[in-house]
Amino acid sequence: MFGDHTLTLTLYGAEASGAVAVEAALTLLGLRYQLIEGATWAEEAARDRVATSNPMRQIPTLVLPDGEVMTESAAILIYLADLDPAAGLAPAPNDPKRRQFLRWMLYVSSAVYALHWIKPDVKRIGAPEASRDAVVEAVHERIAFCWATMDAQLSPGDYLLGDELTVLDLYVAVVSRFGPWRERFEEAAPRMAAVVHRVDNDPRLAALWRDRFPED
Ligand SMILES: N[C@@H](CCC(=O)N[C@@H](CS)C(=O)NCC(=O)O)C(=O)O
Repeated sequence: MFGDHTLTLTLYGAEASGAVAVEAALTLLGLRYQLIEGATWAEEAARDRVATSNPMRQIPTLVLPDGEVMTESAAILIYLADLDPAAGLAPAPNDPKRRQFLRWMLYVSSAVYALHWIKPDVKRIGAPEASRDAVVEAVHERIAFCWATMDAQLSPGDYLLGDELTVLDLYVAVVSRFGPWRERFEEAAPRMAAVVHRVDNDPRLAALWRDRFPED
């Protein structure tokens, strides 16, 4: 895929972050990568470090072997899945399942994951610090609603889109660990929760989940 250059795949990431979904995809694809660790939502130094590659100062940020930078978790996951069609981590462009795959990948990114940017500092949306708890609660309420809405429109098999594990399953397995956390996710999205547990227990990923979500 990247010839002899896989070692020069560099991922800016952090434990318990969305970058772990990218790590999961790289793991399933057997691609090695260099990890630059830093909790961007909590540490200015981590934001400064990633800023040279991603002026949005966010992770995941993936630097490809030729130096090109990719950001945006959904785009990175789709790109990686498409690199190796034989791995089956995404429906092919001409597979009818591709439509719902793209739909839900973008939904998780824009309707759910993007809301987390508000939480580290509610002044980011002009809210006073004193309203922090109420803002975070409203964000969590919205996220629970979005999970429930997605759950109601999917008919999962073993995995969210049927019987094949795709990067959508990895993405949901990771983003559902963020606030309002798994217990609320399971209430809001019981059918997706069953799939997520299957992904949690995938033996190919067990070590990664344990290392990268050590507090769960
Ligand atoms: N749209 C971005 C969002 C990425 C994102 O929010 N990443 C978080 C970590 S999980 C981050 O780096 N936050 C930094 C901050 O809050 O300043 C994506 O999908 O990749």
